[in-house]
Order: sequence, then C-alpha cells, then structure tokens
Amino acid sequence: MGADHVARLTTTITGGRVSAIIEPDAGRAAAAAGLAPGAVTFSRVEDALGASAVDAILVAAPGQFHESVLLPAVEAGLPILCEKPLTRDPDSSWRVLQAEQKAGKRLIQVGFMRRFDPQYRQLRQLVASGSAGELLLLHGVHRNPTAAGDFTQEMLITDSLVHELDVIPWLAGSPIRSLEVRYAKRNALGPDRLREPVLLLAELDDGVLADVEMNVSAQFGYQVAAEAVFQRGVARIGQPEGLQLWQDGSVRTGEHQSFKTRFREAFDAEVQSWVDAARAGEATGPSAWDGYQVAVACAAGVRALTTSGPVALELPETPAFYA
Ligand code: ISE
Repeated sequence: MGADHVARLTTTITGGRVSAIIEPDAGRAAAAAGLAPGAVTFSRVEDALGASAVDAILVAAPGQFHESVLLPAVEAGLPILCEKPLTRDPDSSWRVLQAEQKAGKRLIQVGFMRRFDPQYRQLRQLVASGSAGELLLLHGVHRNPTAAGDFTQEMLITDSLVHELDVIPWLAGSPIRSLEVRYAKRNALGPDRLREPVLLLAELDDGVLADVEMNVSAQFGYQVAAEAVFQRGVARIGQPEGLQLWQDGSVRTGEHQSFKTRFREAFDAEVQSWVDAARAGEATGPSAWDGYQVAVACAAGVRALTTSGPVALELPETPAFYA
C-alpha cells in the first residue's frame, strides 16, 4: 500500500511530492524510492523528523506499527494521513487521541477511503436528504478473491470489515450499538485456518440493521457492494461496471480483481484532499476520533467471532476536542 501511495503522490496528486521514504527494510525502501525521483530514505521516523526531511507524513506501515510512528509525528505537529486502522486496539488508539489533543489541533486523517468513493458519497447524500424516506436496512457484500498467506481469522474484522465498521455509521448517521457474527457454510477452497464466509450483523442506535457478507475466498474477483432499503425505495451501489460483452449466448461485464482498482478514484480523492488540507494548515476526512470508534467496534467484532449473540459496543462520550 505504501508503494501504491508513493506512485499516486508522484504521478496523480498535485500540491505535494514524496521527499522521503521511511522504511526499515532496505530493499523495500530502495524499490519505493525508485518510484519517487529525489526522495531520500530513512529507516526510522525519528531520523526523518530529526533531518526535517518531511513536512507531512503518510503512514502505510502495518497496523501494529502505527502507534510508534504516529506519536512522534503528532508531537512534531505534522499533518498525517494514516492508513486504516488508526491502531489495532482501543487502548493504543486512545493514546493517539490524547497525543493529538495535547498537540492542540487536528493533525490526523484516517485512511477510510470508502468515504471518498463517489458511489458511497451519493448513497450518504440520499440517506441524509430523506428523499426516499427513512433508511431501514443496509445489505452489504465485501468479497476478496483470495486471502493473503498471513491473513488470520481476526483479520476478517480488523483488516477487512474494519471498512464497514467505519462506513456503515457514516452512511446511516447513527453509531453501532452491537455486533454479531454468524458463520456460513465454510468455503473449503479457502485456507484451512479460516472459517468463512461470515455474516456480520450490526445494529445501529437508531434501529437500522446492517448485514455484511465478508468473504475472502470468493475466487472470481473483488467486489464491494451495498443495497439500502428505505421507506419508499431501494438504492444499490458497487454493481459491476465497465464493458459489457454479449457473445456466445451470454453477457459478460468485467469485475475488479483488487481494491486498488475498485477504490482507485476514492484513494486518489482521499490523498488529494489530505494534501490540499495540509497545505491550508487544516485536517479533513475521518478523524482520529473516528479511528478510535472503529477500534472499539473492531474489538467488539473480534469478540463476536467467538460469542453467540450480539456483543454490545461501549463508547465514551465524544471528547470536546472532536465534537
Ligand atoms: C485490505 O487490507 C483492504 O483494506 C481492502 O479494502 C479489503 O477489501 C481487504 O479485505 C483487506 O485485506
């Protein structure tokens, strides 16, 4: 993902350039630097900060390293775009919130890119406008062709459904009250260590119910879609698009193979909005508080993997700083 963002910042985004690659693995650092002419490399964030080599930081390290990168970057007062998740658990996310509040201004945008996807934005507008009546129910599918070799059962929640745990309350305008996980018949084509597909059931504070099929062994391609049921209508997003081909007695439409193409427009818009805001001395998009709420939801979701029935979410009051 880091290399993807380096390429995006270098070729697509205006108003910023990659001045440094911070990466402990020398081979990866050199490969990423090769995508960004003029970029210098560092193995530690502290070294880059000490050398004043950056005036904003995009964090694309694996989630377990986020806190250790975020804390010095926040202390240095730099604008930050942090790939999801903010951190992997509520306690460390809380420490990041404390650090940002100490810095005295919003610095962090969390990389929940679906909020920048044109179709998700349209759907959110439809909900907010009330023109189809009240939102009652959301159905979602989140399908990946295959799981990476290091993908664990918990990652169904913390790496994949983490997106729905952000985007569902954002779409519906209501926080999640509880989460339940049900297991479908196991796909024997998936790795032995995984039990999936799963069905996540999220109940929102206002009574809206959202279900999501999470399937990381779908084989055929990458698909993220949703259907929203309103009082007076139904809306769908994420259907296969692009070239339709009628041939040999059937119709075919292309499907994505990766989130990198399905959400390319969203990633571009997300990073551009971060750069624009940083240049204006502001922060935009999903905040660290949003990231914290998702960390709490992920912790409940992980418990739901081994609990029968719904697991309740407990969120503290929104700190005044983020209200
Ligand atoms: C991956 O890390 C992502 O963020 C993708 O959007 C998601 O579809 C996939 O399941 C994750 O592993």
